[in-house]
Amino acid sequence: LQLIHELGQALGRREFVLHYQPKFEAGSGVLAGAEALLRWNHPERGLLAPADFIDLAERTGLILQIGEWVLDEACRQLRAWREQGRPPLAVAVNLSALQFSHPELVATVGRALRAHDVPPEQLILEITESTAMQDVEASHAVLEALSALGVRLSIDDFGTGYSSLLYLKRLPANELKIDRGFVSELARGSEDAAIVSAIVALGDALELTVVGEGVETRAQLEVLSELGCDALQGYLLGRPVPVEEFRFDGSAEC
Ligand code: G
Ligand code: G
Ligand code: MN
Ligand code: NA
Repeated sequence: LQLIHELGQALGRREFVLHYQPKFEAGSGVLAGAEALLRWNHPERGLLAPADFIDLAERTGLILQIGEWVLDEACRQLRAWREQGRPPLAVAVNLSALQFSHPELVATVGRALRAHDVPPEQLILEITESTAMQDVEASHAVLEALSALGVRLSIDDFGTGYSSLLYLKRLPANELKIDRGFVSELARGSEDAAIVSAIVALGDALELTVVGEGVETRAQLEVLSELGCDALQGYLLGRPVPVEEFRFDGSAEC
């Protein structure tokens, strides 16, 4: 209960912060983007990860205001990087189910882009496969509207949500992120490898970028590359870090 109260005050007290995790092109190791990940700098408990408060934020509806802050902050950062002369990078923001089903989402995204004069193609919105599949017709309309704004769309945690392929074909998405669950024990010739291959083939057929995430070992990286993933993300290549520590130079060893 105390935490609900504190969560309600956290925005006004500027206790939220975004960390950024790099994403790299497989093969070349060129930096391909960053994922913005929310952290709560709690005055007594220290830095809290979403696992500690996102459910609460979702249940209380506070996620709507928090999510609006996340979108605005990511766009503000994109502009700051541009003004520092950084090369244009795409930044991905995660959307929760409640945000995704909220009628104001498209307006909120448009407002954040305009407020910071951000080219829409530099913003990627990640929704999980299960969120996208909750109400297929409604999701389709929202994704079409977001796509019309010019932002890019990524289906997160892919492989866990029972997508109908017919539906997936109609979605205006740009990217599939293979769920970490298929990567954690990935080995050549394994069942997970067959699943990754199938997702890569699906991505190729639908012209979607396929991202392997949760890459923690050299072996996982090699198998994901061999199987044809387009991009890679994970602790091996770069952890989520505060913006001051985010590196634009140097490519990862992909
Ligand atoms: O950063 P971390 O690995 O702890 O994130 C855990 C979960 O929280 C992930 O599923 C991630 O997508 C989610 N998450 C991270 N940042 C945000 C955010 O800004 N908004 C929402 N809705 N979820 C987030
Ligand atoms: O659900 P989503 O894919 O948005 O989750 C992103 C979360 O995954 C972030 O909280 C991030 O901290 C975490 N993450 C990123 N890379 C790795 C990794 O290599 N291993 C593990 N276990 N978690 C990771
Ligand atoms: Mn994500
Ligand atoms: Na994911």
